Amino acid sequence: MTEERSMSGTVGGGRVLGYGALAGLLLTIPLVAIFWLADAFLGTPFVPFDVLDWAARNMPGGLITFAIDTMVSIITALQLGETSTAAKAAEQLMGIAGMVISGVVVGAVFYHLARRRSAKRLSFQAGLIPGLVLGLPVALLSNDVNFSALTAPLVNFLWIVVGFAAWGLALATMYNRLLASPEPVEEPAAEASVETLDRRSFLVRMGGAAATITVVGAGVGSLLRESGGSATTVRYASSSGGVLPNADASVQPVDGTRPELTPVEKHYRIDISSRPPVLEEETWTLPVTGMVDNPLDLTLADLRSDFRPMDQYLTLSCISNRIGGDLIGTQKWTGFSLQDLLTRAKVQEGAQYLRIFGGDGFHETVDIDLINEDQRIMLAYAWDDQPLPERNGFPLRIYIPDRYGMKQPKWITGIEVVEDYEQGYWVTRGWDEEALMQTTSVIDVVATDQAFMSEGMTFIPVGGIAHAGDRSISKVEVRMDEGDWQEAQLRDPLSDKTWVLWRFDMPFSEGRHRIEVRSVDGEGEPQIESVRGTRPSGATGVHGRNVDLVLEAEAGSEA
Ligand SMILES: Nc1nc2c(c(=O)[nH]1)N[C@H]1C(S)=C(S)[C@@H](COP(=O)(O)O)O[C@H]1N2
Ligand SMILES: [Mo]
Repeated sequence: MTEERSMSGTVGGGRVLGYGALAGLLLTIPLVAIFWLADAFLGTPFVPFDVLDWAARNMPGGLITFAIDTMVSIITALQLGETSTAAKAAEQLMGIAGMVISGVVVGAVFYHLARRRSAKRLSFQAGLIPGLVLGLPVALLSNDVNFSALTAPLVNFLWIVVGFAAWGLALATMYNRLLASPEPVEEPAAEASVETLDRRSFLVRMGGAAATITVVGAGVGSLLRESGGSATTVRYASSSGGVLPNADASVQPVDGTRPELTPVEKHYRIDISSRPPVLEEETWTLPVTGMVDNPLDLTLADLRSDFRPMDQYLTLSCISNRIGGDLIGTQKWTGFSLQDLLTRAKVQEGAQYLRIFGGDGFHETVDIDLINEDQRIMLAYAWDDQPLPERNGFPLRIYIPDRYGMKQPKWITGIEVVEDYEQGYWVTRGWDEEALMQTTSVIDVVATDQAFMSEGMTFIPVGGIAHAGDRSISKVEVRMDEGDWQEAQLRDPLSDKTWVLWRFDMPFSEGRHRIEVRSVDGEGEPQIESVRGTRPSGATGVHGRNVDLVLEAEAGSEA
């Protein structure tokens, strides 16, 4: 029994690590839940998201792009739903998993080191070591990257440090229960088995407590979150009276083609943070500073009233959108020309660029010559006649024709007029400096259920979109099994900057086929057919679909 007796004295190295990891796990999960609850309740930072955002911002551009690309591949392969939503969720889960793993690792290392030093009980303060080892850097980087907390930076800092310190103290307390030599005892044999039992029941009780805190914290936090944040539904007067500019277009889209105007809540969302920055209309202003004779600081109401509003129907796409991907959408944008703002600010001689900053640390540079040439470059405050949604840039974002989204900051918090060029956020991370939109076309639907007869032949409607920045689309062609390209019908688009809906009534032939689409832009330039990935300049290549064509009981064929 001496062996048994000494259990707590000579627990194997592997088991020490195991206990440390387990204690780390049992304590970190509830800590995450408590951070989650406090965030929902008080608006303190949710640490796991901050750590992930910090990592994403400070990782080399190639690595972060690789990570995003891998994630998009997995989402696409597993068909996890709309890409940008699934990607955000995956990112958030990764942040939580990262924090839990860190807690497990620090727990294991701490137990290992403590055990190597002595078999004795740890002092109460010893737990502050792992607590601060994790807590201090996390508090610092949260301070660096968090912009969504409602509480003051000092409060956030203390809250995070205190949270992790408590975690460390609990870790040390568990250590004493699990691994430290007990006080000398008289009855060695009995003590041993009692202790094993005791250890086990202690862990079970700890597990139960951890689970309770986690469920309550996560549950109440999520409830609070859902009940908060009522959506704004102020409608701006629509200049068009709700009538779409192509209302009398003769070509009708095939059923199953995506909607011509993307419902706002379905529009993709891509940005660099786990959570969008929340800018309040009451406190937000747009400062225009730097090389101007008349520096400005305008409220949202000023922007709406002082500048002549303009509407533009636009298709926005992410440069990371793959051929046939869903990171593309069409909205009616309302705002005003940047030319008007520059006139008002009185840009000085020698100024060359605008530096535009987003509330999340994102930024881009826009050439003033380009703005002077192009009155369509605008600051937008509404989509679909409503204030911009929080996630899509409330209260203000820029639009620059023909460029991918990466050139166009959302959540604008400031404009600085400068002389020198500086690369934007994604440009410094290896993406195309110009980011001009590639011409692309996509098959949305091969509608076997809508087959019809005409002049003794059966046709299957095929439909989709084609888009070419601000260059419009002059031609779309479809082919089957690498046969001849045949011209599709084009529906009049909402504008020359939106996608064009096309349809092609394809002669039916039974069996398995490959159907492909390609297009030509409004300047007569065909889309690039060679296959290139998204990085660095946006994906090119022909979109195709494999379909099994079987005729579904067609009218008349039964009789
Ligand atoms: N402030 C800010 N603006 C931003 C980004 C960002 O991360 N932060 N991402 C850009 C990118 S890469 C794209 S594709 C578009 C996406 O706009 P959406 O989310 O409204 O669809 O926003 C752009 N503007
Ligand atoms: Mo993007």
